[in-house]
Amino acid sequence: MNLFKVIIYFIKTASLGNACVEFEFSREISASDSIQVISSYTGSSKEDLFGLCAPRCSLDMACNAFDICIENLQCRTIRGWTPILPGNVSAGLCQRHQMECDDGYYYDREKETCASHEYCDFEDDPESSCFLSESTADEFDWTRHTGRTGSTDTGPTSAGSGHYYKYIEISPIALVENSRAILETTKTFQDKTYCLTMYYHMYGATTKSLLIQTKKGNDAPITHWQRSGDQGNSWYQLSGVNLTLDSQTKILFEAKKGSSFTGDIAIDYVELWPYACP
Ligand SMILES: [Ca+2]
Ligand SMILES: [Ca+2]
Repeated sequence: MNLFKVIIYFIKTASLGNACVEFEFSREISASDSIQVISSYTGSSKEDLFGLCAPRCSLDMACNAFDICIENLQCRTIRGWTPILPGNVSAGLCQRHQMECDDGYYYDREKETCASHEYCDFEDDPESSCFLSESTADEFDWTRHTGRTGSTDTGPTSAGSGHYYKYIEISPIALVENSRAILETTKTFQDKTYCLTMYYHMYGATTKSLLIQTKKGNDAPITHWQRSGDQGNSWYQLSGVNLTLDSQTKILFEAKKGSSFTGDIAIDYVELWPYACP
């Protein structure tokens, strides 16, 4: 793969001193992949785009990867990460080149380490990348599901990403209004700010509320983000909530049951980035 060698050569000679940075070909991605674009450049050829984006990415500490998009002859430096979903890839639109990392994750340039990026796409059960589990300090559980929910006029008709998502099914009459279903984190965090992104869907006349909270030890939870009421039949992307975490703190996702069955609340593709939101 000659172009790959060109990149390495270019970067090694791009006045980085001994901070030699290598990129490796990662994959082709679809344009609909959610990425955090830092900057975009237009070139005249694929080689030109390599020349524009590779050195930019190596100089910008926020950049972990860059995409070459042949269709519109653009490249973009991004906060990059490894492939998300097999099957979500539409070959031929963009090629992603990413900082080399042995464990399959992206390179955290500010810390000069390979950092893991955790996500819950709910495509598998259990899902090795997922950092959430059902809480027992609540009244009911979230449901993993594919396709439309069982009730009309509420809930999504398909996943926000891939095929599966999680939602609260609130038709059981035994559940009183304001019953809570909570997902909580299972991992121990470092003492720093993380960025949380996700998709949410809140459709139905009696939709109650969805909260993202943190809870330190036995302290009362702190709410960092919330939505209440009917948001229409759409998936929305929550582009980033900063959460300051430490070894004693958990993240909670709390959904509440509304007054009737038209209150399904769904989430999908929850991601946790080990740095503050851009
Ligand atoms: Ca999913
Ligand atoms: Ca529960």
